[in-house]
Amino acid sequence: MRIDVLTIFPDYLRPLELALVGRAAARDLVDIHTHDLRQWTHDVHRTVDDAPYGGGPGMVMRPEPWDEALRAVSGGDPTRRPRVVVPTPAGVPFTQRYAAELAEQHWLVFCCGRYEGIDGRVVEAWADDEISIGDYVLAGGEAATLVIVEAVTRLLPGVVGNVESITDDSFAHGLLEGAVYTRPPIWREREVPAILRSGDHAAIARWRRDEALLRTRRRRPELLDRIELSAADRAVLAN
Ligand code: 6GU
Repeated sequence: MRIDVLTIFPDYLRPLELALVGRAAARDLVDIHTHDLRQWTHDVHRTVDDAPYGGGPGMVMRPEPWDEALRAVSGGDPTRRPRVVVPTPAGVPFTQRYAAELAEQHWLVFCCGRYEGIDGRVVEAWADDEISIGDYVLAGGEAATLVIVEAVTRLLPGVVGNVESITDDSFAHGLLEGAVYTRPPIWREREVPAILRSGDHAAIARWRRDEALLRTRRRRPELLDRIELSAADRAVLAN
């Protein structure tokens, strides 16, 4: 997969060189290019913003640099178009399902807005997706782009060695995962649940499912309405 990021703060995307995403890039499993939007300005001050029509606080990003940037980055081949993503708190909620859909694309372009956002005409002309990462307001799209790119990259073939670590994720089954444990078996008088050391794999799977169901009911009860519950699941939740 190829990913281009357009931003006035290219250094903000440096964490994409680290850890899981950085390793995926080093192994050519993802090809990430960050671009300074100001390359596509022409005035001495390299202006990207202007006052909002209709008044109000803050500034709006002007359409011309974005259009020039998107034309330059998207290239001349109309048969290979990228999926253009604009992170915005006014977007559609980002979910694990959304990440899986983006992971199937061959090319993503992220447009990181600052100030009060990007001129609506350029968004209408270019954006395939306007995505929010949650119900709070960030200062710009860069941190959201880091989040989306990491969630997408770890779903790409070969990035995560153990496929089970993806399929057992929180949300992969529509439930929150329960707590996990490693050695030592007793730490500060706290014991690892005995069942996990029993070697009974069916019983362990059932216990983990029960823990996930109970945690989900406590923390995100609305998620339980969206999944199929077995008779055994219902029995656990009856308590
Ligand atoms: Cl995608 N952008 C900004 N600026 N704030 C956000 C967001 C995105 N998602 C939640 N808050």
